[in-house]
Amino acid sequence: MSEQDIILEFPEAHIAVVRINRPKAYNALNLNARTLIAEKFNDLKAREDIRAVIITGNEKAFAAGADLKEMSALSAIDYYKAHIERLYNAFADYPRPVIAAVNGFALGGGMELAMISDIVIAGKGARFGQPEVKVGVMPGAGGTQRLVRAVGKYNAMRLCLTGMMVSADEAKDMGLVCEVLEDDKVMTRAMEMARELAALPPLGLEHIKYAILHGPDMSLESALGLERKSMQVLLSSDDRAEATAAFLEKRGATYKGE
Ligand code: CO8
Repeated sequence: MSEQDIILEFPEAHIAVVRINRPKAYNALNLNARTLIAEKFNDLKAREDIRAVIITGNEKAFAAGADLKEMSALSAIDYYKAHIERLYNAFADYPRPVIAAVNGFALGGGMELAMISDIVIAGKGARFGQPEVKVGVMPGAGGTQRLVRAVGKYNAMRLCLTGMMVSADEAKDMGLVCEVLEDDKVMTRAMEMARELAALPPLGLEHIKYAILHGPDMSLESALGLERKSMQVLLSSDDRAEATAAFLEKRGATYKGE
């Protein structure tokens, strides 16, 4: 079990990078890596100064799914007791924007991690897939549910039923990936986007993320209520006053998240 399986970096003010670091196994996610991802996101929740997070892997793999070597030794009860959903939830509950910067393989549990993120950008050589059916199981951490919400029934069926991989361009056509770049430009673009996000009012970002994530599972009327109430809360924030003052005074704004 290595502390280095997941590395948390702070490349500049307000930005954190969570890096999956198991290069010998194409960044396959063993229990240790999943536990560390949860720990890192729990740590980040306590960091008010962090306003945007990038989750990434290396040039060959974002993550090639669950660690099949480790999982082949687990019984159903071992797996149940591991409560992987609690580990993924620690990431899914993170309130500020998360960008997945994907190069190489994002398969199975790796693609499920990318789908928990809010914005997915990918290198041309990235490959996405839910190959669980090929190892005799099915997606178990959002691969059927987040995917159908992102790309609709027919492409979710195609990916999960066949276990096929799709290119970054095809994933973009489906609506899963937002931007496709040259492989070596992915991190640069992710940092640029993180800087843009970090310069915006943090409370606004949190409320937008919450409404977009939770609204679609409510009735439209309730979701519109959630949206309206969230917007009204933001009207009383200091950052809203600063944004308006900066606009009227024709100057840049500085936000405090208050
Ligand atoms: N788990 C463990 N080790 C892996 C994994 C993985 N998911 N993926 C790659 N590796 C390891 C290989 O074992 C190999 O190690 P070694 O050198 O020690 O033999 C090394 O990475 C390189 O792999 P390859 O030689 O296969 O490299 P290729 O470039 O030929 O292929 C692929 C790369 C396409 C990524 C290929 O390795 C592959 O298909 N990997 C498995 C993908 C996969 O099916 N992932 C699991 C999805 S299922 C899931 O996430 C949740 C359900 C799990 C249930 C498990 C029940 C047993």
